Amino acid sequence: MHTDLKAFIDDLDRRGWLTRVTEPVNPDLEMAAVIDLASKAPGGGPALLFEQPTGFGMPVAANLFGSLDRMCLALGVAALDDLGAEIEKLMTPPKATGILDAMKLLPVVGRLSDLLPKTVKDAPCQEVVKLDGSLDEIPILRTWPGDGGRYITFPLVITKDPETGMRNIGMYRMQVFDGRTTGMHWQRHKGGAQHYRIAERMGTRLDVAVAIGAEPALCYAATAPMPEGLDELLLAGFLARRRIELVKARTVDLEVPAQANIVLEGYVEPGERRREGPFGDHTGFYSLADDFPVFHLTAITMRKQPVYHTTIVGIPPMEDVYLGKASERIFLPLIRKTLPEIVDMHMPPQGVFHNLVFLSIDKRYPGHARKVMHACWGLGQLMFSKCIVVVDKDVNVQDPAEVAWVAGTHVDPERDIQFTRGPMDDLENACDLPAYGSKMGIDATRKWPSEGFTREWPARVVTSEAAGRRAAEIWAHASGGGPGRAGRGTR
Ligand SMILES: Cc1cc2nc3c(=O)[nH]c(=O)nc-3n(C[C@H](O)[C@H](O)[C@H](O)COP(=O)(O)O)c2cc1C
Ligand SMILES: [Mn+2]
Repeated sequence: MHTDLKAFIDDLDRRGWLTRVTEPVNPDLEMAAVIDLASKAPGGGPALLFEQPTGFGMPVAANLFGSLDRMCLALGVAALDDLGAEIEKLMTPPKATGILDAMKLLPVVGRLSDLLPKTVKDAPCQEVVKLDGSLDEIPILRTWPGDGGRYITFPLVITKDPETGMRNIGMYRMQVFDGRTTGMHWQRHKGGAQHYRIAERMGTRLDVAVAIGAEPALCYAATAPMPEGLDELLLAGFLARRRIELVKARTVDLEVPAQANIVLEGYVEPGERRREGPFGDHTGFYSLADDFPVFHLTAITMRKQPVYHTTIVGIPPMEDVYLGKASERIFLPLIRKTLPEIVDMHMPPQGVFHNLVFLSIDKRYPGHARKVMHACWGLGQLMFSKCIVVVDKDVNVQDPAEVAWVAGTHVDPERDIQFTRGPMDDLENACDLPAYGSKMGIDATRKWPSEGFTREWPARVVTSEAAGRRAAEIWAHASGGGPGRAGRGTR
């Protein structure tokens, strides 16, 4: 596993998965336009290292996790589902019937403590400490022409609950206002915002540390929809298969990732807000400007030769598709602990995470599809799901064409569409009020007599097994190639 971002970039380079851009590129719009081109290449394009940002001595790394292969490499697996399987195992201790069996469980429990972060004394991220440092030294990008300014787009924002001391790490963009202040775009539903809410109630300043360019597993963990109160460092430790190293920050009461390239230390004041935005967002449209808290810098610490790590968001697909895919696969087994009837889940990139969620279920009783929809609307960040399509377990939800076909043939709209209202993602632009609007569930399962459907439900059109086998042979001869491609419905 890669213990820091440089090791990951070197590994990408060795595999030929990294494109070095050696000519000067301007971080103002130009760099983002190149990253956009790369992201739109089939499969996500290569990782990028801009060696000469115009006007800066610091290289810029982008699109590092922007393909399935690279996301898997970052998390040390051959396929993302391997992580799901590991989590499943961790969450399902073998049945203990006697004392000997019970003792066999101890390693499972022990493993959890192996994942806790550990504090070190000497940290690469503090090789250089600048109490009077300025953000103007960092090649921070302006992504789109309509953006309100330059934004730090891959920050790992670290805070602690002022009452309980529980840590949170979330990725919230930071708009550069000047060399020493930025916006702090934690949306109201997120961990950082909750810590700030408590600090405001207590009337106290909230310390904030921001790591940029940390080890890959930690970069991902900051984006993961961890349940509130669970430390993202635990997830990062599990994914990295080793304890994440922390070091005490120099000017705030927080620990920061020792292996990061750059750390911004500072605070947000209770009651302070400033206009943030607009910003060309994940949705592919500009988010409107709004008031957000202000981050005040107290120190910049960094490696001697730091790389500035960034990403861009915009019209899908972009790098965030692969970060989201990792969450889809990693969190499915956890969701299934509450909703075991869910067989598979898919959020197609065009749905920008929450706009379109496909679920296949093992339907057991009347109304089951609706029960699952409501459960999802009440479960963590799945609450943002704008349209949930539920199909039977024999439908492959990873194939949006199959879902469209099945939904089109299984749905009586007046009967099968469930509307409700609730919290919406802050980026949601179509609802009348900010962060509050309506959701739709489509029950595209086969309908049962117990649900009021008394006509006969038609079967899928599939040839006989014998004819199918024979056809494959005939096709192989006729087309001169290998066995014929299996047609839809023959799986
Ligand atoms: C590239 C990228 C940018 C993001 N920007 C923001 C942001 O500006 N504000 C925000 O609240 N969430 C943002 N998110 C989503 C959060 O990181 C995500 O919801 C995460 O789970 C939040 O963690 P938390 O539950 O600990 O708050 C972004 C995600 C990605 C992948
Ligand atoms: Mn969190």
